[in-house]
Amino acid sequence: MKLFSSVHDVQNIDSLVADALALKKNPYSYQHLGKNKTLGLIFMNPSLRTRISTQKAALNLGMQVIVMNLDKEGWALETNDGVIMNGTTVEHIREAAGVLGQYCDIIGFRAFPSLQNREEDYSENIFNKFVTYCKVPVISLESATRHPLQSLADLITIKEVWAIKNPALAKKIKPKVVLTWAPHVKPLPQAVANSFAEWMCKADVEFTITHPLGYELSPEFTSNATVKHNQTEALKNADFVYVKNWSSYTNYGKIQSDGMGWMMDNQKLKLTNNAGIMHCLPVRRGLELADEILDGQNSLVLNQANNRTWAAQAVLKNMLSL
Ligand code: SN0
Repeated sequence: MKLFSSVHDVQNIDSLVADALALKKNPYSYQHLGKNKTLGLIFMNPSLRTRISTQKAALNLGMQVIVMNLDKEGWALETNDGVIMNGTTVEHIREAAGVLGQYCDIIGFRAFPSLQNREEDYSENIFNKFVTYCKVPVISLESATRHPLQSLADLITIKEVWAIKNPALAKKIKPKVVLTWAPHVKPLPQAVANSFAEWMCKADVEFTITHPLGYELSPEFTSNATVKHNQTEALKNADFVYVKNWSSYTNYGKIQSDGMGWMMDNQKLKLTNNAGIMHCLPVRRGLELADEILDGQNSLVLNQANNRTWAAQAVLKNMLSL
């Protein structure tokens, strides 16, 4: 793999998950692979889990890691071509990416969408330019439309928990996975939801998405998923419930409704098959998810965060083995 930007870059998701689980059992078994190799982690937006888990993954593989919050510590970046840079931007992404590529063997890059211009965000203009001009293998640390390291960690978590719950039948019965929209006060990217949907559509699960009208995701990501607007209906017999807010794709970047009644709580948990409750974090307590869920037995949010390390390590190992 020279690029990890979506599920389409992965040849076999099952073997990538198996790789991650093997690394979880034996984290230091490939330390020789990273010797004298440098990973650069470049952020245009905040990060906690992605930054630390990817750094940990690289250290486990014997790599050196350099991190930069380019939006705060770097020169103001110009990403449009052919502009006369007589305004506030100082350095063009062509030079910035070209320079960083010379210092690193692999680069992780994060750039959220503007949520102003759908066509531009969905063209992945900034991420793709970075990939083109840095000339080294790139891992997406969340781009405008996807968060593949998160989705891989989510799939690892589902497979791991499902195998523990159903030791004899895990391979024969598909878990029912539901992605449910949750309320929020800020317009958030569709990236986590898009990416989760895209991975679930390829995984061995039964997949349903539920959201209020007006929050339809781009069909590019939701191909064979069942979509229901009735959350109660959708949650019935769910084995895993993934809770996430996203802003509207159709009325691009806008909040359509206050989402009253959509927060996941213990009352709704009763509809499910004692489901594991998932969220990528950071989570707004009492708005997206009830405290009773986050502090209860069914929460898998820390398991997911833990698996971010093994997801990143499986991807890095694959890239280092080129
Ligand atoms: C990001 C998102 O894409 O939804 C990152 C998730 C991994 N989340 C946020 O920006 C949350 C911001 C907030 O104010 O709650």
